[in-house]
Amino acid sequence: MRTPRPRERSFARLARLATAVLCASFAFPGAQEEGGLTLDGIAFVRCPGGTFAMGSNGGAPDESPEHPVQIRGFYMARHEVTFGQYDRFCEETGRAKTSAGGLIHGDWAKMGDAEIDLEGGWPRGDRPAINVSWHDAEAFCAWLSGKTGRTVRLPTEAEWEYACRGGASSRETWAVDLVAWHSGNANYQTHAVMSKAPNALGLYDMLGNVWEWCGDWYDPDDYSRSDGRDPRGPAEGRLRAVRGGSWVNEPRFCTATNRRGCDPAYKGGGLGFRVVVSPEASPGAARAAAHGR
Ligand SMILES: [Ca+2]
Repeated sequence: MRTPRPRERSFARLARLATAVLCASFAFPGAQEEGGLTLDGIAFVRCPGGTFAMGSNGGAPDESPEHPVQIRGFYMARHEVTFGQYDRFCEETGRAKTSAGGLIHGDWAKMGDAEIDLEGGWPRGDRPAINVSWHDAEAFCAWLSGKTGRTVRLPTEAEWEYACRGGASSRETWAVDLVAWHSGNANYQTHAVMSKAPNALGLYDMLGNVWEWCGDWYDPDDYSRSDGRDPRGPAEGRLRAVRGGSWVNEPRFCTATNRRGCDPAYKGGGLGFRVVVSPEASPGAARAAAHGR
């Protein structure tokens, strides 16, 4: 892992302080409540249940209508699954490790003047795992569930957005810049998790760094059919939902409400995942319920 330069460390400290002040005005149910969970070395933040306005009437068509949604409490991983965590999963299961190279399409190598080692790959360690399909992410969840006896799964879109809004509900570019690595500040690569400021829940990199797989099928029209009670997406579909934008994207795509669908077999340099745990669920039950299986 590359050691952060002094100026980067100073900026990270300044960003955390600034966000702590800024986020004080963003009310979130139970944001100050304590409690967390650590499973096999992976730290989870408690996200208390509550109601929020999901979506946006001023964004892309698939973000509307904005509608009230009630969420049960859950635990969300403090940061994106890192290569360190993912590689351990691969080693323990005999699974082939995924490339750390960020090349998505050939054209990405031509972006800017940055020196990017696209062929050899970026550092692993505490960089977010990339080049992982939805199926890979599900396998990781199954592995961690089996090891810990808890139901570890991908978040629903509603859980992801609810957690993201814990501290980063503003769409202002200045706010995104404090919490997210995006195309304007990431120098065309991923960065170590937790090197930007956290949101009010203590979650890092919800916006930017890498897109994050959700458990739901993606349907651009499903908000109009939501009953607002812990929605879990369509029963079937072709694409899986991804959230949050990445180092590849402009800040306008790194928002709490932006949605995208992605082939579950796709693997790319801008797409990773994080996991959640349902505290009230028995192993296997919530996983099946959350994803309609
Ligand atoms: Ca992210």
